[in-house]
Amino acid sequence: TVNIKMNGLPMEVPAGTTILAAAKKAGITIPALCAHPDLEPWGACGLCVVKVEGSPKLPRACATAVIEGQNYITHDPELNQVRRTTVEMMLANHPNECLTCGRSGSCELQTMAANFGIREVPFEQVVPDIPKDESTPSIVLDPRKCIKCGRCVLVCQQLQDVWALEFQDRGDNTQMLPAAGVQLNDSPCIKCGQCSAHCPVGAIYERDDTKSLLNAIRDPEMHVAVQIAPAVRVALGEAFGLEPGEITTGKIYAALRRLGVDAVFDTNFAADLTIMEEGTEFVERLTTGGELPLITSCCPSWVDYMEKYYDDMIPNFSTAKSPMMMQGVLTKTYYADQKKLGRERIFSAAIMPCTSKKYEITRDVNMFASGSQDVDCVLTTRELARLLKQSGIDFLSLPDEEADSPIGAYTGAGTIFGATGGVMEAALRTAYNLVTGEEHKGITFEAVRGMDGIRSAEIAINGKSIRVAIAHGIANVRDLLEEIKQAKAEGKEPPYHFIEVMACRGGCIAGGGQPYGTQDDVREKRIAGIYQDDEKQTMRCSHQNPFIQEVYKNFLEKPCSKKSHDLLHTHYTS
Ligand code: HC0
Ligand code: SF4
Repeated sequence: TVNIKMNGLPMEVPAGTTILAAAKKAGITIPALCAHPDLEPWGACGLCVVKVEGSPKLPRACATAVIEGQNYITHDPELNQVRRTTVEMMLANHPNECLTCGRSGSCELQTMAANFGIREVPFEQVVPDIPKDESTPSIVLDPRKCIKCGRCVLVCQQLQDVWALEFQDRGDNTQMLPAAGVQLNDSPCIKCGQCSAHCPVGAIYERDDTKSLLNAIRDPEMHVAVQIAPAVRVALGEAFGLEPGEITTGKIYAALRRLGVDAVFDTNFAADLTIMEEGTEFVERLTTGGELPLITSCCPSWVDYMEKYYDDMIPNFSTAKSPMMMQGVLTKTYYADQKKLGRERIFSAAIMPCTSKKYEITRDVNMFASGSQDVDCVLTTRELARLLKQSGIDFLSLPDEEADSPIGAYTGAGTIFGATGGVMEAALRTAYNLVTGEEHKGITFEAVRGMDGIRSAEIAINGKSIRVAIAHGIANVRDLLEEIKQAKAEGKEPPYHFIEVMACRGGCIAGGGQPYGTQDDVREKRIAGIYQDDEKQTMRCSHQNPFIQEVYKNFLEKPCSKKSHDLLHTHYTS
């Protein structure tokens, strides 16, 4: 440990702690716009300068480790003036469009300007004239609003290892843009939206599709059915002042009905269905010598990445569609038939923690299996929060309601899809039953949980050891894939039988469309909420869901039947 003083008050911190982190521990917030706990510090914005007593230096607190015996001055009139000038210089290159900006109210630059009481900018205003990039169905880049903090580039390179965004040009002209002047959609971007979740201002944001849902609700001819994803229920509350992880499922159902939606379904139901399909696919491959490891395919950014960089692994990918797409196709077939409604009269929408889901619904790989687009529009958690606020819905005072039948009820296995390791655990709960004919006594498989970027475990089923691995955050996937390719090239047994990959660190609970402020403590609270939701359910395994059993009995026949393949499975393109 290191003994230091923070504004004269002695404290002890572990060696290597930055001044910024030490100050936070002492209850002091040093302003910073480029630093983020998910990213390596690089000291770009200059706001976090502090003084060291007895030294003329002004180190940047985010990128400087504390030194034994030093006394750090974090705030005084002189530092405040330096910081104010830095903010004023940013404002001189930033458009004054707060009223119409998607980040108004949550913008970190706006908050900074408010905290410093800036009333006028003493520099000439020069805003770069660069057009918006709206080439992807998922996110919009508005480089005019960029403050050059670099978070988007670092998250794309460090957490995701995608390198779709790069620092272009130098000095004052630096821009964060796709390399070689291409549009984002022509870059390696996998549409995960992590750049939008980390951007402190309104320079990168989710494409707004709220009008599409509102128009459908307004149309008296349309029957509007909306599903909500596992991770939305433990995060939407944050937009209304609740702690991360608080479960608000019943209120979300109620809120959607107040918006005028005709049927409220739950993606968790289809997560149970995915497990029936994928679990059956896994047991089949395991027992008949099929291509292993089986790799999960429900994360569209992961699929996009695999198709771009590892298309030789297509045979390893589960052909089961994601729960969102399964829910969509059932809404327009099974449910539509029961309601005696034509497919064209149903508008199917999904509330997702994810920007990439907006892209998934457009993929030309059997995503129109009902005869029309199976999911018509996707809104992120952030968009739903906005919609509820503009509709005057007092979310916190809503009663808890139930989802609609017959494709709304879910088990604990369905809900844990939202956390890293959850799809694997849900699959194991059912695979155990498929192989042994019995229920796994402990229900849970705690060995696959946690936050390590890559985790592996050996699970005994019927005397056979099943080797599984989990990766989250795309930067963690490469090593795992290389290990598998190496084993294959050497003619060895595959190192794993089953692999789960989620593009975002923590899984969908930290998706690119979730409420702002995601970092590890928030991730952990949302994950805790997900497992609490699992424990609350009377049924914890997908195969126990009576409504799933009914869908098979009345409609799909059995898992991986011809009809299941026609409706619930997809393929991949190189
Ligand atoms: Fe997920 Fe999903 S778990 S990808 O993370 O599989 O977005 O929450 O909805 O589809 O269920 C996201 C979350 C989903 C899907 C499910 C899967
Ligand atoms: Fe990079 Fe993801 Fe943003 Fe695309 S969406 S630029 S992959 S962080």
